[in-house]
Amino acid sequence: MSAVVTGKNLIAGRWHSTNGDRFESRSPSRQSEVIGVFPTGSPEDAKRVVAAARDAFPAWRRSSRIHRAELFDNLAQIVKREADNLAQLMARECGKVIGECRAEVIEGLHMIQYVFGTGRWPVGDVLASEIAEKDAFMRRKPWGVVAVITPWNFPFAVPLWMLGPSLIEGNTVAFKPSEDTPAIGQRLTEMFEEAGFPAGVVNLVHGGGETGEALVRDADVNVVLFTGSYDVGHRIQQLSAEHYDRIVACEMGSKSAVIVCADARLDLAVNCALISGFKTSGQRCVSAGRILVAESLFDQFAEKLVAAAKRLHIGDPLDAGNFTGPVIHRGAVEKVEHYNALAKQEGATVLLDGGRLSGVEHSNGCYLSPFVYRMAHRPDARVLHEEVFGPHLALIPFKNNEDAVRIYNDTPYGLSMAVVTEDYRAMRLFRDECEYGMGYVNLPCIGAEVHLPFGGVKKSGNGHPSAAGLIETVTHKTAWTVNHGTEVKMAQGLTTEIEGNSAQ
Ligand code: UN1
Repeated sequence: MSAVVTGKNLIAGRWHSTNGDRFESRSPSRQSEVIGVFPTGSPEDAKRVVAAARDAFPAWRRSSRIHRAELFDNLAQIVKREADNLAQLMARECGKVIGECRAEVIEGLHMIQYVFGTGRWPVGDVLASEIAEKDAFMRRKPWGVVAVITPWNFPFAVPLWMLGPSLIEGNTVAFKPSEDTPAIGQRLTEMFEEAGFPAGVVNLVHGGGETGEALVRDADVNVVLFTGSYDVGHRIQQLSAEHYDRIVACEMGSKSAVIVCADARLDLAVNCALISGFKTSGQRCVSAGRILVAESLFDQFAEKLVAAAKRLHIGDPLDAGNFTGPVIHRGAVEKVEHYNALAKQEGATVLLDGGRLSGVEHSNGCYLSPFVYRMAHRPDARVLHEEVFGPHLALIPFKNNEDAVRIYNDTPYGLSMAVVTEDYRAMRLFRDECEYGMGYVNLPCIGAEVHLPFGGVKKSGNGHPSAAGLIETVTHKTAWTVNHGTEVKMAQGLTTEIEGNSAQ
């Protein structure tokens, strides 16, 4: 058993423990295992991290962009060195299977490498002017202090999606990792420190909703980057409306789907559905809660999917032979059980009755087996519209592709969508008519890469995609115009005559 992590906040380059409240991070696979004990950031702590980020901002903005990029190169080397340890800690702390944790460390590394690459990119454009003697430029500038509030399910890659673009562009950061994965958040912050990022550029405060709310209420925060539930994202947007130039990028819930057309390759479709529905125990924000299946293929598809779902190995996340591990905590178990029961009440035909796993291997953890049901689409069925965030999968028959588009769009969310078909006309219909941020063809609806925009529409996101797409959000565009002549000449033919003389 590994040593228990001593949690600390990092404020202006100094690590602080607390005399105040603390909370524990426990492993979802062995509830008796305490991963670490962490200080609950008070509103004053939140103020302090924001003030530290504000103080560090002028010098950081003034530093060479290429120097900032080189610090990311240092960070990449550290992540490579620590990759196995990080994956192990992640598997213990959030319960994802070790292979997924390794892939997440790689995804974080990819973001660091991408950001390093942007160090020598242009920071704007050279534009034409109506006046021959004028040079005009668009130059991006950092906003200032960015609050980064991140979820437990991608505790390493998602913070890097946000920290990377923010920092390379010259912003400083107040970072609050999820209270379910504080150890990984702290480890990541330590690595920024080791890579040579100056004191105050990355600050860390641990805690839950109240700590996050204190960050969001702080008028000195220019940008809030958030990934998590719709309710929290919506609250952040409401609180931020008080601040006149606050930018908020929210990536929130989903009811993502795979659409299996009548001409789909059956094995490919089953594979896409299983990966989309049950990888990470259905706890990616892009996980599919729905598989829409052409009626003509439904029975064959359902039979194969259920047979394969029964064979999935669910167990210790540190055992590489397992397909998936536990869900994050008891609360998540209860939520999924509630939705499984609700599906039955709402008239689902249960094809695979999943729920709490109680064998010896599972007795100490939050393990759930897949729940799969058939249900005709109904606008009033809550289970077909609300996010469950667990291994709970609806198979919904459809008549034709137009019908599938209508069913797909009938949720408040719009994050991720996959279509399985050989028909190029169908691909185009779904591409253009469905509401989503990430669309896939003949693939699962999970598995994005960092250089692509990652975000959604409707209740899934407010149009500021994360990862590489965030560069636009964490900067504002300025126009910079320089006159190389010796007299003032104005655009639009505006006269420069002042009392009969041209201005000199
Ligand atoms: C999330 O769903 O919470 O697209 C992030 C994916 C991963 C990131 C998921 N690259 O599945």
